Amino acid sequence: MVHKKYYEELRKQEELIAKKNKINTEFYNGVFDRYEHPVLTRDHAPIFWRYDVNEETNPFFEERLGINAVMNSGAIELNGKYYLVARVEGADRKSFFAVAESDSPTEGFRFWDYPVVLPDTCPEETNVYDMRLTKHEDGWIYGVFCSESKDTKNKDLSAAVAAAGIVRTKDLKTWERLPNLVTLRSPQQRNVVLHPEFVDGKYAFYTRPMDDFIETGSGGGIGFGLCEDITHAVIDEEKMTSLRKYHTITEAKNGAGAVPIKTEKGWVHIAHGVRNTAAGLRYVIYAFATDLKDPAKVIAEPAGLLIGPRGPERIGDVSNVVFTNGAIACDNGEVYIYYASSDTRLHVAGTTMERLLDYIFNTPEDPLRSPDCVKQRCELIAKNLELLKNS
Ligand code: M1P
Repeated sequence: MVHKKYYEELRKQEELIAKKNKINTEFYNGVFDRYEHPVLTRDHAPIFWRYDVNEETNPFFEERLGINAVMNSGAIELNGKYYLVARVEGADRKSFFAVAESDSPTEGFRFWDYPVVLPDTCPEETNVYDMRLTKHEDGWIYGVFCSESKDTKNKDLSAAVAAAGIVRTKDLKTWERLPNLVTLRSPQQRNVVLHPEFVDGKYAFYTRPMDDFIETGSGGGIGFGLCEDITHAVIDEEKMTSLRKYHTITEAKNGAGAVPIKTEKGWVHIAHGVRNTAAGLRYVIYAFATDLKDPAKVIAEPAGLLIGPRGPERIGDVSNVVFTNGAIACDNGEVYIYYASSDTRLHVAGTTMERLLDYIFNTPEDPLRSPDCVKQRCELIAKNLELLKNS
């Protein structure tokens, strides 16, 4: 017999999923809107993923397989529906992927009954997370994610190796696993994103060369490399795109986020930058554009952050973090950026491509030094005061 608590918990969950999600009017910057509620949280995970609902085998209705967090999600629109391939982290710290679907980009996301069952082709793989979904011009939907294994050559118990796992699908239900990406010149990779079009007739990846699991070391920023065969993806040379820079939001590291969006002015990238603080690493989201013909060449990069952790977003399992690996650009010009806060829950920011392009191409670049920043600001103030005086 089904435990009566199941129905109580189900009622609460249905209320959560049905909750309307309005724009948070307290926040304004003209560039994007924040929404009042997260679109996915651990409370969205189906009750039957977490509890044995049978009263006989679970008389106290205790959670058996807890969910700790639902966060960094790949995003895609297919046939008018919105899909998030979420990183779901169990109470046991292992992450897995699960598809949540909605008719709306900002509310009503509901997980499918079963999580994604990836073909188990890497015996050494311990953890998987942060899938980017690319609708490629070859007709497949690719998922590129972090495949993490223990570093058996290092005595430190927490030493790990990060690589880019690759899967492909046509329907988000059946997934074909391809061999992990091999980058001949970089020992580790995370935040790898597949470009949606062929470049010079080849598959193109944004990479994030790293010397180590946490530290990027000599890795200078977001890389870019080509490979002939996606079924045995090997990249030799990685050229640099958006660079890490001293005393900026990308000083410690950066990484590609959502799959680049094609516009008439260039490829729009929504990425993350990391800096170190006395309170630990601080992750923010930033944007830049690359050349339509040469998607590795940065043509505009506004100074600073696009989205930073604000209010309750600042608190969570890994505090002071916002991170994105999925955005949806709709045919009507609306853009939805799915971002997780503090590695705990997933939010949505809404804007339009027109607003985003205005932000990317008309926001000044980082002058890199305080005196130049003051000069930049004084010019704006003087222009404004002149106009205000005469109005
Ligand atoms: O904890 C913050 C983020 O840390 C990693 O990002 P990066 O590789 O840039 O350090 C990722 O593991 C990401 O999942 C996580 O949100």
